[in-house]
Amino acid sequence: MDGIGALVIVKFGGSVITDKNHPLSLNQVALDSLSKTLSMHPSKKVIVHGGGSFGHHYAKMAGLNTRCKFVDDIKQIALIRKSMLELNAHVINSLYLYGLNPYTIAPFYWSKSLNGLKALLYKLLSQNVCPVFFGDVLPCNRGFKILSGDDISYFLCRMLKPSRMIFCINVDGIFPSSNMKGPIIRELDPKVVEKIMAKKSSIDVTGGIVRKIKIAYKISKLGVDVFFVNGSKPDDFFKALNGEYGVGTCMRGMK
Ligand code: IP8
Repeated sequence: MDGIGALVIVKFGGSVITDKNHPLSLNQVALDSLSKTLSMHPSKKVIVHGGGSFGHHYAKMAGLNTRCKFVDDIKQIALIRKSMLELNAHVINSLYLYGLNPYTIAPFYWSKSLNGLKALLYKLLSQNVCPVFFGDVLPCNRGFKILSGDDISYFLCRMLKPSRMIFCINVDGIFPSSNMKGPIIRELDPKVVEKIMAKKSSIDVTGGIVRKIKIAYKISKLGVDVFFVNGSKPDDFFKALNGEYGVGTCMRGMK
């Protein structure tokens, strides 16, 4: 990134920082471990976090996903947003305690001015402030929709061209089958992923992770290396921050 130095964008998966089996439950240990590892790494960082058992819990109740939908009971929208702000407060608190100087930027800022957002990010990063984004609920034409933290990550990669993008997930990487058996795929060749997606067959991975792989593919097309690592394994996370191949699953940026 021009004049800023090495930049890494990190997505804290909701499945890592919360317990998805219990509504509104934080995984403080995992969150603090991520913050601690980040604090030991010298690169500039931008953090994005997902919704886990906070935002997704209420989004499900409202029947919302990434498509625009009319919502009868507007209270549901307030609940989604409130829960995301609560989760964000936990994330900010942890990052702050580990000295990362977090600064939340809510998605509405984007619609105001992209140039303004870019200037703000440069300013914050140059002063050792760590921008933090979160998946959110946004108004759209005829209702509301969920803006995923994965989409925010792609958007930020396009804008900032980081050295690498790291998705912290709750398993050791991408498995070759949906039953999570078999050795982790260490390197996903974007050209192979391209063919698999075109054929609409699958390397047999499920829901959320398929979408993540598609986004990773789009990010790799920007020339940015993408890593999927277990967010509960500090060593793996640190190696990915360093850009070391052979940890988790990597999709190298297309040059
Ligand atoms: O977990 C979703 O973000 P994600 C955010 O990154 C909400 O998909 C509000 C459910």
